[in-house]
Amino acid sequence: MRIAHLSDLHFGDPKTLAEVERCTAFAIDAAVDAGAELAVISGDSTDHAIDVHSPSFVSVARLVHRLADHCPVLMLQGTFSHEPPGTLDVFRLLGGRFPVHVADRIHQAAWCGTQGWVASAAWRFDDVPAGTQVLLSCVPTVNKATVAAAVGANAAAEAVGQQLAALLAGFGEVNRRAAGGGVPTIGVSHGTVSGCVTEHGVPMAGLDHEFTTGSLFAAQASAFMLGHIHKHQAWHQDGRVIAYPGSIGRLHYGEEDAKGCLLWDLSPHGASFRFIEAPSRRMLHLTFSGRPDMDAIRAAAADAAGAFVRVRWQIAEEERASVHRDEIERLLAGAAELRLEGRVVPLLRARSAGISAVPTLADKLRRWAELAGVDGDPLVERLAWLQANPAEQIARTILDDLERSAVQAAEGALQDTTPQAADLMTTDLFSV
Ligand SMILES: [Mn+2]
Repeated sequence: MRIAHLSDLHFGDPKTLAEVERCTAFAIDAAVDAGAELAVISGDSTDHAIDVHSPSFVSVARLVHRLADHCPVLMLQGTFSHEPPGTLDVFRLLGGRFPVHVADRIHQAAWCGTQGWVASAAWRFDDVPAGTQVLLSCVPTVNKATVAAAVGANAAAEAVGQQLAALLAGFGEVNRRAAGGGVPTIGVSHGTVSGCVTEHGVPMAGLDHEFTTGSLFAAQASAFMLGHIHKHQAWHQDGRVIAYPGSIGRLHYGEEDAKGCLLWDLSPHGASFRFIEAPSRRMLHLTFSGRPDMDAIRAAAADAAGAFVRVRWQIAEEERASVHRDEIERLLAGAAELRLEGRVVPLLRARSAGISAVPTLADKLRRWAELAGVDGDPLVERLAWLQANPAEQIARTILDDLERSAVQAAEGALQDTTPQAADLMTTDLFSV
């Protein structure tokens, strides 16, 4: 059985509407072309609460309707901040030739062909309904606040994981029976698998996530179709597969991977998928640890036409004026969007006014001594000596001097060469 799997569409932000609309439409075309027999949208269809008169709402409604004209659709409740409870209710009314089933509670749903969707009244079916073509076990976003109210805030995260593991194992019994009868099975959920990697490359370790691959595989579904994490990734075990398709569009700077949807092929005992890459927008990241390198920007400009470009740099306050923003903007004029993010590193040490204007290190030292109110001449002498001699010889001379000084101190004949300047020199010279 062929299933189309889309996730994390995030309709709602006018700035990304063109992106998510183009990519979702492309994914639906791919599902239709491939002859998908059912489609799953595993959460975050919307990005936030949206008004019915907003272009984003009309767009997502039109696209879901088009998908339902081709095959039955299951939409799962995603993160509450992206999809406030109740958001999906209206989609129940939006079916096309086929109905849309909204999964906003823990339950099982069976697609039964001409009989349509059959949902379990309790969290699972006692028996697989007659005529079931595919059985889906749905675990929408879990409200941790509800769990916290029952078991206390500290224990809530881990308790959620433990309860979900028990729940998934419970689905396993029904799924095994379905598979025995030749029915393929699917798990659908929205949450974080411990050990997965976010779209920014951050591994999600620890025990306070909803799922482990072990708890998901325990549901014994042919495929586990997940949403929430925006990076595409998958896990395999004995023919069964867990996968995130990732977000349909490229929503943020820093997301490097391809974006798209999954086309699954299911059997009662296993699954495989193809990743279909959507025409997501190109993003170009130019990052400089110091002043922007204009040659590098010139070289990147050829590639920047039509792309979303972010240029980042980090610069000391005194070099601030040396960044030519106008020139960067001119070079990257072909970009669809240009974001210039300069970070000025604050100077924590006391400033010596005018010190950057003098040419040589000796002059800088003289200027510093003048401002610090110390006699600079002995320091300039020593600087010349430091610059002229190899490090080993300098170290040997200093050690010899220290030894000699100790002897002289013992004889009460220590020569005092501006101790105040010497002190200042050791602490400040190398930060000038
Ligand atoms: Mn999301």
